[in-house]
Amino acid sequence: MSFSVNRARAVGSSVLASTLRGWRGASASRSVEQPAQLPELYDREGCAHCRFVREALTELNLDVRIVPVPLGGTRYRQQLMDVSGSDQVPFLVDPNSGEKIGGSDAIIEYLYRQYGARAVPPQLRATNANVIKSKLATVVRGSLGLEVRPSKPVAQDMILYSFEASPYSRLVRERLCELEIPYKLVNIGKQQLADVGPATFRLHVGEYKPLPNTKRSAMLEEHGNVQVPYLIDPNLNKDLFESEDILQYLNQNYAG
Ligand SMILES: N[C@@H](CCC(=O)N[C@@H](CS)C(=O)NCC(=O)O)C(=O)O
Repeated sequence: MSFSVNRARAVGSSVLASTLRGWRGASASRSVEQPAQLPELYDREGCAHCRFVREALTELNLDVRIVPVPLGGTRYRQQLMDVSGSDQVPFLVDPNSGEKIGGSDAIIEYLYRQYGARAVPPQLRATNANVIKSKLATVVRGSLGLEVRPSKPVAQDMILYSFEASPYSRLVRERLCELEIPYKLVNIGKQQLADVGPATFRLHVGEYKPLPNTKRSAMLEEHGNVQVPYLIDPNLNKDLFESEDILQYLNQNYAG
């Protein structure tokens, strides 16, 4: 009983966090072009400014490698210091252009110029009002995704299908950050009305069809379903849908 109450609380507070941010990072542009190499984002899930960058990445439909730097975490901190000269997140390294950029406004400006060719939406700028809403989103989640938890290191990056505003995916991203597990973030935001809604209750009649030649259609073809979160762990050769199962899997295998 208390388990399901905890679960309802977790999902409810995650819905509230997305609502506080006006569901930025739910929809994605139709472009499917990914740069040749994966940009790297030094990130902390519960950090207000990192959230703006992840919202931009979903909306631009870009995938990145997430390098988690939770408070108190040591696994990637030195690497961040070496590349940026500080331990501040967010920090973006784009091997496609050679750019190394710190601070959400500068990173987002760069991403929209380089990959969006359009203006930055005002809701993604680090104004006082947006920062307060983003901080509140972390507060309602009980500050999960901010601080390190003891963990075992992974040999290979994981892969997570997600989109920023997805309440269920947030629960998994928080844990990956706390456990300092790096991963390829595959963003599959909503691209049409038929994509809207939970995977079991979409806003459309009949068989669900993602837009052709998109990451969503590729996911359906490769994995038989379009639902997030979806985690692939090449270390233990395991892949899972369902946030609850993923959290349990991460705890059992990687929490130290
Ligand atoms: N019970 C699943 C629910 C997952 C779910 O419904 N995810 C939504 C996004 S939050 C989804 O995949 N919607 C379908 C879509 O985006 O096409 C879980 O806990 O992981």
